[in-house]
Amino acid sequence: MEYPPSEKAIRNYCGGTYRGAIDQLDYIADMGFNAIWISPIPLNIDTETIYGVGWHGYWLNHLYQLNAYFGSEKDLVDFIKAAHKRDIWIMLDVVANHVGPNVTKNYLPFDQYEHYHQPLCFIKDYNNQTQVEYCSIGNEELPLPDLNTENSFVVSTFLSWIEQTIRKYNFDGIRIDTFRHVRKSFWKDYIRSAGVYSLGEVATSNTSYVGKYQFVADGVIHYPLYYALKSVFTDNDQTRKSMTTLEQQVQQNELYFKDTTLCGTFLDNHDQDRFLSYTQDRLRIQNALVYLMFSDGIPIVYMGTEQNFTGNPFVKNGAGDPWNREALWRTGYDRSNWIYSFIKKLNQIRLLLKQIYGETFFRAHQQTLAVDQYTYVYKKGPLIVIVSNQSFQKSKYISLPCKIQCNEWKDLLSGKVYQVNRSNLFRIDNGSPKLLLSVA
Ligand SMILES: [Ca+2]
Repeated sequence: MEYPPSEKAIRNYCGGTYRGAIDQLDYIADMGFNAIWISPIPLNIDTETIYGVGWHGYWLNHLYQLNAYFGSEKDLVDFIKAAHKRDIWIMLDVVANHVGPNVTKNYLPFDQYEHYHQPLCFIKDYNNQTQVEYCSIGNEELPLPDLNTENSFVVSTFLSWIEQTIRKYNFDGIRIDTFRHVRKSFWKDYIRSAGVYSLGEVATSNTSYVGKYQFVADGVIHYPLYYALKSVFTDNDQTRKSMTTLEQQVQQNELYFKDTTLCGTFLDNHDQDRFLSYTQDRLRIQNALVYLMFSDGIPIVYMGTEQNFTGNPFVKNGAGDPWNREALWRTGYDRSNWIYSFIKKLNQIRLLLKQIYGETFFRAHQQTLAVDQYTYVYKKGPLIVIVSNQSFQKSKYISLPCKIQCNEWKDLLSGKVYQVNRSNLFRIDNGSPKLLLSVA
């Protein structure tokens, strides 16, 4: 495919398959990741619309048929087996709120009038939960009909489908699309039928609203943190917010989430602008990635970030959908890219911490030690994390917490060992991120 691709090309299939993914598993494994989130697997609407076809998987046409563009049933089984062989888990993206756009009436098995919320309406007011759950997403030009998730046929169909699909293919987790658009009691039954880790998508910045959904799924996709990260690490001097924004978000997490460490954290995804369109500053990228990988939550890196994807600079809003969904292979899966190498290093440090402290490291909640406009210092279990969004002139001193003798600290990122004085004062004199462990 040409680069940059045309809008029509990027809203259509361009060749990604389960077989192709098997061939590139080492690219992911070598970067240190041990789980992959894949697109929805059912057959999608294939009629050309103003937004292309259902190549992304969110436009259901037939629940019981696989999307043949991605490969055969055997290809999918082989892909999951090949991933499991490398101890990589697979999280399946699932949709139960809606079907594909109304260019057909031939949705299966949902082919009856009563299988949809009637009459057709659109969500005008996101504060009105009835509208959010009963009206259609999409727009008047191209509605995505809203399934009647109160109808007993729709409910029982989805419950048995998810149970059988998880069991048949051996999926390890589910990412649930449009989670806020269906009643919570439906999802409780759905998640119980799935029987695996569940991660719900609630795409809003309101922590108290998003937090409530963690009493339904194991985790939610941490949109409030996403908005905070974007505002803190942008290169735009006019709009960039203070690092205290991150610290305030942590306080909100503790108030409203059941357990933030089980949520999915991210810098960007297929629905949002490429994070690297907001910053091309190496120091900021490093700090943002360190925060992602060493704060509370399960970090999710969207494919292409490791290759410094920024979207399409030649079109308006070129960092968002569909320009954030371009194919990875034009990069040649380059493993010498500095971001790829940096993420790999961060994953190696996560693995080291797991080997020393086990799961308790990841489950420990971060505790603030100090924060100012440019720098945030916190403790996560035994690790001291120092992140900044700006380099600064004047040195800062932070008192490192210490139970016994600990006058030497090793920065796991640089390998450097620092001596601190008797009062454990550590000097921070630039904006480089640090991951400090006491040298026993
Ligand atoms: Ca709905």
